Amino acid sequence: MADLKTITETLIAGDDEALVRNVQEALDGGMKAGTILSDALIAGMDVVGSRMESGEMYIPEVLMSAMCMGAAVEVLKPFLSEGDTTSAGTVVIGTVKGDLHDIGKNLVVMMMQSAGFEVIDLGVDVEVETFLEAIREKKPNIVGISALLTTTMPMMKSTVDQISESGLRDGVKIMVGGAPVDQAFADAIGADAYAADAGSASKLAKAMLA
Ligand code: B1M
Repeated sequence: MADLKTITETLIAGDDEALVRNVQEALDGGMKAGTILSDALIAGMDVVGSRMESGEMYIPEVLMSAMCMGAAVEVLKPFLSEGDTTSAGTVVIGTVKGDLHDIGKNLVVMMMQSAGFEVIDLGVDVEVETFLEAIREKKPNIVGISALLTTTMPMMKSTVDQISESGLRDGVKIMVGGAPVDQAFADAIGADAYAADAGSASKLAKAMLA
């Protein structure tokens, strides 16, 4: 059976076929999906990030690992369900304009879907107007905004500000997240909630609507 270290190494190597095989083997061998996700896959993406920063890995290689992560998450998906399938509410979510990172946001989507939310995923590089249209049309309970770059964090503030200026703020709770975001930033831009990871995002979403 593939162990956590092997899974991490296969992710970093960008070998999607081997990774999917290893993840499946680990699941078949009784390893918990959440453990594989946090201790092998997310841990592996952290290594990829450090190597990217130090110049040891180039963007195409990072992309290969990112695509591998997506393939592995697809294998894990059915096993990550919280088991509660009652409709918990509606969430509109997207990565802010100028930001193309979606792996973390997709995990949040997955965890929220697993927790029983209907999730409308607007994708990446989302214009403020697209958020506003989705709020008007879909009337979500929660708007989720993700950003992975310090340079796109100000766009989170613009998005929150324009939701307020459009008169839509009272009807929704706003949750923000992403690696450079923290509670202090969330408070400063007037968001209702900050979640550090996908698991806490879905728990917090449920708690906010309880
Ligand atoms: Co980029 N990148 N990247 N990148 N990238 C980072 C973020 C970086 C930290 C790497 C580094 O230098 N160490 C750095 C940002 C530095 C900074 O801003 N201070 C960086 C940079 C600089 C860049 C470019 C500018 C590089 C360049 O072109 N020179 C460029 C920008 C492109 C753009 O967006 N306009 C760029 C491009 C890319 C790729 C396209 C190659 C690829 C993205 C592929 C994709 O997403 N489809 C990529 C990747 C993969 C990364 C790293 C390596 C991994 C990100 C990731 O997926 N992590 C990243 C380094 C790192 O984070 N270790 C890096 C795994 C993921 C599960 O975690 O996204 O944090 P995360 O999500 C978590 C939580 O944050 C939270 O829950 C998730 C799950 O637990 N969360 C939320 C996220 N959103 C949430 C929303 C919520 C709640 C919680 O509520 C709504």
